Amino acid sequence: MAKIKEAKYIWMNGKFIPWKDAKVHVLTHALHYASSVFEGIRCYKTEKGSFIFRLKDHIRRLFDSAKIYRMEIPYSMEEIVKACKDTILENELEECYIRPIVYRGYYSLGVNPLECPVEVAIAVWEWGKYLGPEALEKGVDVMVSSWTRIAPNTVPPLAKASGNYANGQLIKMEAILYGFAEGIALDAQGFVSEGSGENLFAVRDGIIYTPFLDACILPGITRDTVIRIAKDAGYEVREVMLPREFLYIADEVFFTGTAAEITPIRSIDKMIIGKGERGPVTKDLQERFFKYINGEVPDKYGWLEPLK
Ligand code: PPE
Repeated sequence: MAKIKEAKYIWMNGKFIPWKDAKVHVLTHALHYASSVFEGIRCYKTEKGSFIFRLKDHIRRLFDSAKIYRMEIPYSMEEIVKACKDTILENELEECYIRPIVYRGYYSLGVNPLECPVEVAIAVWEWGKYLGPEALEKGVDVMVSSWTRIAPNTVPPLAKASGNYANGQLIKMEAILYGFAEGIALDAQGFVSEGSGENLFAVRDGIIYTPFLDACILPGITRDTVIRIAKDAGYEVREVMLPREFLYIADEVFFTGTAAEITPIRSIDKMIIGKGERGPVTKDLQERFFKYINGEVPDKYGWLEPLK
């Protein structure tokens, strides 16, 4: 991945700070104990202006994640929604990735986070295609990870917490160093869970399958989007416990995520999936997804949050 494309300002605890000055102390609690929760959101430029995709749903998940970790965010959801928009406007961007993070700051050091202040920062920057420039069209080669996804009674998967990504990084590094674009983790029972930063779908005989929340997945907003778009288009969608080998015999497999959008998977563990290229259902869903995002179909779910 390329170096982050710096913007001008970062919103930190209610103020705009020049990008290079947006710093924390080295004894910040979150740095030592992963006491932080965050979001990843995309703002898209369309012919009708810039829209932030499902901003309110992302901010709701941010507050859910914080609640799970007993972090009281010193702002309302409405204030954070507005701060996200203000940060984009202040940086004069029309299309970008938005990264709000809520973290335990500098005060005491030790596992107990309760006395450390809860701080909030929002950064925005231009971010291209997550799994490579050709991924959306050509698909990616992935492996099933030797690392297991976090288990339900360890760190809670419904929270999008930084700590979850210790596991995610092991999955991702293994995959990259073995020459794959991404890794798929199985859950503690051995069923398919998700990628290091994406949810997963499989298609067989026109029916769409995806792991249910009990496979310790992050409840992805793109996952929910794809499920609704697919159902609206008349597809049958089944949320199931997905055996690993089902992926090998699927006609199509694809990832979903804010960063990854809808990325086809053409091989898993060096086994060709379907025809080894983006399949027709994946292509159809991608088209419907981007039509929705670009405002080419009515915004029936109110997912397009205008920037201005
Ligand atoms: N699972 C995981 C583990 C995950 O991190 C993401 C998002 C998803 C599923 C998809 O969720 P959603 O974006 O709501 O559809 N991963 C974010 C961060 C990626 C990163 O490298 O950082 C993202 O896509 O923004």
